[in-house]
Amino acid sequence: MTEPSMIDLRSDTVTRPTPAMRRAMAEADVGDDVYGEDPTVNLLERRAAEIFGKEAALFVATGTMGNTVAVKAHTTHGQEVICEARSHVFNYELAMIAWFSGCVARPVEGADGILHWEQIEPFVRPLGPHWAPTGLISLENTHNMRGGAVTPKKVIDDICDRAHERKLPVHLDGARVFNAATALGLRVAELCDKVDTVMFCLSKGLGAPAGSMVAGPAETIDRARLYRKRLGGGMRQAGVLAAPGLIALEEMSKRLAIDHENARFLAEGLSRIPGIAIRPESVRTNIVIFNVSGTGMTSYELSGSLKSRGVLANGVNPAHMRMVTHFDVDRASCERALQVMEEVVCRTAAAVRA
Ligand code: TLP
Repeated sequence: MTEPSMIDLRSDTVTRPTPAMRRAMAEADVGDDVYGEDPTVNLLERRAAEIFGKEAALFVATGTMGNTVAVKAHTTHGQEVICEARSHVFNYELAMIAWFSGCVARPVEGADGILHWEQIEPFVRPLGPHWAPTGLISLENTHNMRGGAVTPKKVIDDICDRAHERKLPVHLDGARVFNAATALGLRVAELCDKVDTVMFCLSKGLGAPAGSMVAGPAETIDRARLYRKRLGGGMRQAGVLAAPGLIALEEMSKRLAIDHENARFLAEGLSRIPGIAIRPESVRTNIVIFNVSGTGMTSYELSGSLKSRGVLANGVNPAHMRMVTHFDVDRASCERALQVMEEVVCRTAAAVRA
């Protein structure tokens, strides 16, 4: 377990369940969810569908499982899935597009992680003598590895309209879609109105100990439920996990603006430290990705030095580091993290000069 005194900025996945969540877990009404008999899971699935304005929703163990069953439900073997070049579904899910769905990922670079139809269109292909046909477009909002970048509603709507004209479905990896909606001042139902399916995580900024959801048309969700079972995701008395999930969904989604303010505060502080490069105005949600190459250290070396002083943050590659805010790091923790970063960077600079 992490020392309680550590300031953990590695991810919003590190949040621990609140006292209210722990109480709800202890008191949850449960049944066998594989028989559809867990009342708490059923309630969570109903509420998620309502909140997202979709016909149905499915509780899954993780975001990876949610994306995997959604991709599978939309595609057939031998198709291509268009996704952004740095998307999670392409880079961090152990090639599940290929492994489980038998499809090839077609990565497309979007400026700052935001894909527009103009970038997607040239890669949409019919079946041909050489080509695999496009089966799905998968978007990511917010975009994790692009510093929590937010794709505006009209960009998503445009992609969906054009895709649907071509009978192509659109899936949204909305692991942090509540952060996106908060930044845009929209309800998630408005933001996700046109996407066919959306996956979102209860266990990131919303603070639940585990679990994600996939929402979409009833028929697609029915099939996704079978794929979840194939993956070993039939969780029986999962009400103990759905109960904190309900609190995450109904309550924790309202407080994300605080995390966004703290992330911007961190970005502003980092931009003043010599050797660190970041544009604070680009930080709109809870993820801060910054370049540390000017410090004379790799992100991994920096990570080690920060850890020995009580701050946890990970490198995403040798030059870039990521900090993620969440409800377990308040403003004072962010101030302390900046102080430690400045000490570490200045000490290294002094050592190099000596
Ligand atoms: N992201 C994790 C790591 O895997 C990188 C993190 O710490 O940010 N989609 C997106 C956009 C994600 O950021 C993640 C997790 C997932 C899907 C997968 O969720 P899990 O970890 O629940 O499988």
